[in-house]
Amino acid sequence: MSRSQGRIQVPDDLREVLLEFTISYLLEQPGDVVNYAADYFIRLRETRTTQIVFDQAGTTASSPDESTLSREEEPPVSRFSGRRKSVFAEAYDPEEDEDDGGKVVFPKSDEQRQRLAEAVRNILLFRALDKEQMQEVLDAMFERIVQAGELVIKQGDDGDNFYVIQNGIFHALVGEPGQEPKHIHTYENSGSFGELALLYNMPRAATIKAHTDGSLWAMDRQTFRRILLKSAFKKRKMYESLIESVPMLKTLQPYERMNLADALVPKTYTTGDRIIKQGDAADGMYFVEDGTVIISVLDDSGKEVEINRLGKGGYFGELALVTHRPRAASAYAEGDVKLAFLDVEAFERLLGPCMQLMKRNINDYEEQMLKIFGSKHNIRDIR
Ligand code: 1OR
Ligand code: 1OR
Repeated sequence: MSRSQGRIQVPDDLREVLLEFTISYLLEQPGDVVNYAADYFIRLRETRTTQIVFDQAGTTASSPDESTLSREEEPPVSRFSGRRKSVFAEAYDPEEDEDDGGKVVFPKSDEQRQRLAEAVRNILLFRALDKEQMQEVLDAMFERIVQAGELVIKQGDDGDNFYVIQNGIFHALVGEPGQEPKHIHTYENSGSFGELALLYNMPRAATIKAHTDGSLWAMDRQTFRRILLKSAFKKRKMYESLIESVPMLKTLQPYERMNLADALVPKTYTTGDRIIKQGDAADGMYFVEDGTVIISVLDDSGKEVEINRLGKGGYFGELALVTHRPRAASAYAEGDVKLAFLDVEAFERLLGPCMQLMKRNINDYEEQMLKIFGSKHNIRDIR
């Protein structure tokens, strides 16, 4: 650590190593920090030694003939591997203005435009963009045709592009050095991947392999960082503490939480505003970021009766999504209320791991219902 004019300066190396360690820890959630740190740093030292030897041999993982390297000749690629200065010399600072390049435009036919618009419709990361940014993003994307068996992304590589799936089945695989990679996720004809390395300036966290022939839309690193980085960061930061405060969401893995943060949409209400109307069709659910929400139902004489109050960390509107029935109750704001809305598609895609807890909660509703109204209202869709 160097001192200049009495100020302690944090060396770049220290900051980078700690950042990468933190990200690895958050991604893997191993539990015990100290044990994980001990293993991590031992491995880092080992792979760094190999990496130096490898670099001295005059080859780098990004050399053009990389694809011709056999498995044994490949550098030890993983999040733990030493990283090459080219990319990681870049400081990690989302606030930094990355407006270093002009706009990139790849001309597209009408037919391509239409397909692209369809493919990006549900990309969560794009939700934070305004219209102009969206246009710029669409202009900058170019089509890439892939064949079954092709490795689109290799774990441990530096990040070049971000990809949106047009069609095709893709597998995400994660492996530790020397081990057979494990299949962790399947993308089927929709979705996107390759954002992590570009957002956090770290090596690719997984390998993406085309399981069938397919077609992708790619966006280069510069455009991604210039347009998407700040908005995505801001949004993930903004929803970090909300997601932390909802007990049910603790079941989500860090990567799943990030995707959830991308998907949430902020909504505000004030005293008396009706957020949900009993009997309506459901389009999504809500998390309470701030304020109080009153839940009420109509009794037999058509009068509204308050049945519940929710505060920070609470959620509502999930019942109709789980049961596929109309809204069981109405929801009103008391005072100023800040909510995060999750639409039904994202709900189905992202909250699978919380389903058990939600269902348990719904059993509670039924018990309460029984107590208050004497008979079980038909909350659940018996299908
Ligand atoms: P990338 O730039 O690191 C590989 O390149 C991509 O695989 C990555 O961005 C993600 O877009 C995608 N953990 C990390 N990355 C994942 C995961 C994942 N799944 C897909 N990718 N996990 C799987 C969660 C279902 C967590 C594994 C520990
Ligand atoms: P929804 O999609 O049906 C209204 O829209 C929401 O109110 C509902 O999802 C729940 O998230 C929320 N019974 C039914 N819905 C409730 C209840 C509830 N509390 C909150 N909601 N009960 C209160 C249990 C303490 C039982 C009523 C007697």
